[in-house]
Amino acid sequence: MSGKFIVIEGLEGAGKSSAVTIIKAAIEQFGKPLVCTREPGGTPMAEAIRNCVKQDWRDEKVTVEAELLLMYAARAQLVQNVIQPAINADQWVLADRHDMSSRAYQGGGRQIPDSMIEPLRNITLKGFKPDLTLYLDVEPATGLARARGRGELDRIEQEDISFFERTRERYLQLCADDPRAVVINTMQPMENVHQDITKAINLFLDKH
Ligand code: Z5A
Repeated sequence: MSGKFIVIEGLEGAGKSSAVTIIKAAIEQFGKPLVCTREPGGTPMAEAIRNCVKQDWRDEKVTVEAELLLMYAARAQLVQNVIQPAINADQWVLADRHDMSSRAYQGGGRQIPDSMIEPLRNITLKGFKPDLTLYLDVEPATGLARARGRGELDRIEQEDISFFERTRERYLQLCADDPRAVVINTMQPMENVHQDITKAINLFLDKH
């Protein structure tokens, strides 16, 4: 027996926080013990990397290579210390972001070629994949306006809109190529978004 790994992905302001609440309740009702994680983060060391990567370093430019390596360093800590042990112990894991974020933000947004990302994926994940990814799709302008409503923007959130447009485009390509990914349109009233999320998770639970 082994648990399942469910990931929520999306641009800022896509509504990942409320999706986590809905899915958490559905899995708990299904009677499965659940571990929730976020990336970058989820272990003491990975949380330190999160603070480091989100910080604005003022005059010191954060290179795209450093950003990419930090994302995978944090992921290695989380996957090996938390996610895989939980799944091996028949627990379910619900993740706020995972590997698709690096492929979309660093691959799409930062335009880092796959030839640089793939070796890091192989080292870090060794073929380990989510059982279900819910990608919450939002137009960047709408998502950023929602995120701005919450206060100060971090280093990555301060990027130009074209960065988020490339990131979204890559997300949509990755979802089209992944039979375990479901795209949820979040540019509709919250009630409809929540209905779509509930439908997608219930469909998955029915099969498991
Ligand atoms: N990152 C990366 O580059 N590479 C990687 O590999 C990984 C991450 C793993 C993590 O920051 C940053 O790291 C992130 C990607 C990058 N950076 N950026 N930019 P984070 O975790 O702090 O940021 P986030 O993941 O984007 O979280 P967020 O901004 O909190 O997004 P959210 O969780 O989707 O937003 P929310 O709090 O659920 O919703 C935002 C607001 O919108 C809230 O007030 C909602 O009530 C409202 N909302 C949500 N849905 C709706 C609808 N449908 N209608 C109206 N209003 C809505």
